[in-house]
Amino acid sequence: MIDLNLSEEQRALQKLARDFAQKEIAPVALQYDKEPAFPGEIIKKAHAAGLMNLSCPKEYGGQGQGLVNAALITEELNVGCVAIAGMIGINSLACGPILIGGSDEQKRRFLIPLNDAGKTASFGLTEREAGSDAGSLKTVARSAGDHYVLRGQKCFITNASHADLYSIFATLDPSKRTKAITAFVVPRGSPGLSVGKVEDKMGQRSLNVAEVNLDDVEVPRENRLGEEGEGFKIAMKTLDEGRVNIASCAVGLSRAAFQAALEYAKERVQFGKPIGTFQALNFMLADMAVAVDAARLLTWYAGSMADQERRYSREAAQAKFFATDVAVRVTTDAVQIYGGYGYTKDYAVEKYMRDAKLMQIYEGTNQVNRIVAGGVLMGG
Ligand code: COS
Repeated sequence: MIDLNLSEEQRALQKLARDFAQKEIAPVALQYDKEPAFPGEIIKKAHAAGLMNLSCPKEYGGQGQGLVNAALITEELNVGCVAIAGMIGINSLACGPILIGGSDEQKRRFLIPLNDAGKTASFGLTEREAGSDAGSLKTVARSAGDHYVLRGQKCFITNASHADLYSIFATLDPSKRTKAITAFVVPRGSPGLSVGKVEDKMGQRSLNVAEVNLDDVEVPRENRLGEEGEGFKIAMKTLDEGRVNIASCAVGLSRAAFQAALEYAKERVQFGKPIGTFQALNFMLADMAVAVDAARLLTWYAGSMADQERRYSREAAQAKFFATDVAVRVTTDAVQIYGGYGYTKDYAVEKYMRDAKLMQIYEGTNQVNRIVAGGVLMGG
């Protein structure tokens, strides 16, 4: 038997996150969209409430949750606002390389102070010429005795302006592509590390995304994660988890848009009756509901594969591309149901639609995620 009923503990976690999102996130979501800002106070409160660092083990200052429980919490936070929830959740991605590639000593050294203080980190893989083709990155790490010297530039790095430490991927030899990529932890304040242009984005306006410049940054050897050349696999494994996380963000956003559209369709009267009773819109609402439910089930399935410690690259990629495609469709339909009002900034659905688009692009475009899923199907 497959039991999809949540345990009491899971329902309590869900309620904690739902109450937090309703009280601390949703009321300020439109304001943070209009005037993008770092939601530092909200992050502090989320940390105090136990809603950060969800999948990081307790011994390293995290919540020690599996990916299914993390998905439950993440969905609720994202109903409030995807951008603010993204800043609360960034450590799951940013600290993934330390959890996957780091030694026990490194996990204690980097994660405990970061997590105990409620600070945030960044994941530095992408470069101008290495987006979908992450294996072609050009940031170089030169070995120099007891340290490495990193030189290059990262772009589209979430939380770059505020991170306390950065997981940075660099190559020891660009001609060896994925085989020479190596992962490092670079603390904020390291001489030569600076934050460049901050992106002015269509949606997810308060999700800080910026360049990171590495201008001959000396990184001690003890900050290397795993062996030389293991960095690409560390990055890919981190992204497996990240993609389940993005899928649950997309489920939260889709749910918010669906709920808004449903309520509006019940209230808005045209031709003498609520517009939701017209079959055209009624079918649209039914399709939205089933899409949200299907996205959630795929997300939980991918999370449960991870929690059973089975290889879950395909399930994570599938959940990511399905759920984020659903988010774009459901938020667009929500605007349609609101009609002209939905296209104005007076209603949240306009923001939902803009916020959704980025989800099809980050943590691997949905085309790349189809490559990942298709590759596994073909025995890769
Ligand atoms: N777990 C463990 N190992 C993995 C893995 C995973 N999820 N994915 C790939 N690998 C391994 C492969 O098995 C291969 O190992 P060997 O060298 O031992 O054979 C190695 O990594 C290289 O993999 P592959 O040949 O598939 O690499 P490609 O250069 O073809 O790239 C894609 C594969 C396109 C899937 C990868 O570049 C990618 O995910 N790109 C998108 C990056 C992304 O999501 N960026 C967003 C950053 S955060 S906003």
